[in-house]
Amino acid sequence: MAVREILTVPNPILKEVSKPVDKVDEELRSLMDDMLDSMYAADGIGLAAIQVGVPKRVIVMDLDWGRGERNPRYFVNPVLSDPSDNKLPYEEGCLSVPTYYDEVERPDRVRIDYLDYDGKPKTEIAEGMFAVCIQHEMDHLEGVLFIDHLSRLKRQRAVQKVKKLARLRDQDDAA
Ligand code: GNR
Ligand code: NI
Repeated sequence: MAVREILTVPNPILKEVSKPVDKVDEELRSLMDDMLDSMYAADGIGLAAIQVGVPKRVIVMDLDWGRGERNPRYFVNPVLSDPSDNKLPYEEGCLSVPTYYDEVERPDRVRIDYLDYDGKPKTEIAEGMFAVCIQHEMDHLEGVLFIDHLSRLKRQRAVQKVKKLARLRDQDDAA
């Protein structure tokens, strides 16, 4: 297992549409293990493969992280359907847009069909924060970030903030 670097905006790779996985094998499980390590190391609750530069339809998640418990979940080739009409406003953040948070509204319930860590087909109904998180991650598979749901002004502000942060970090690294 290894911690990989998480890409941040405005890296164009984050806009790529990820490709379906054709086989859940040891190599893919190794990627999922690395993604989980990287997510935990960055204090996140979800991560899409494209965030570590791999354009595959793979998501890892742990909604209990931070509560001292580990309940990792893995979603390969996830498909969302049956979104509820009810919308849930939620203050979102993204490891690819560090230090910027803003409210996004999404359906508060959605059905997920996917393959698990062993390649077994599964169906689940996600509600509340789980629903928010899986929709946020699904967006990543389509090259969409949560800031793409905001006004252009807010989106530009978010990208500028992350760019400035990266500049400061690079200066520190050089010193
Ligand atoms: O760690 C994360 N927290 C979070 C909070 C609210 C809504 C979505 C998220 S996902 C984010 C990690 C991430 O960037 N996943 O792609
Ligand atoms: Ni994200």
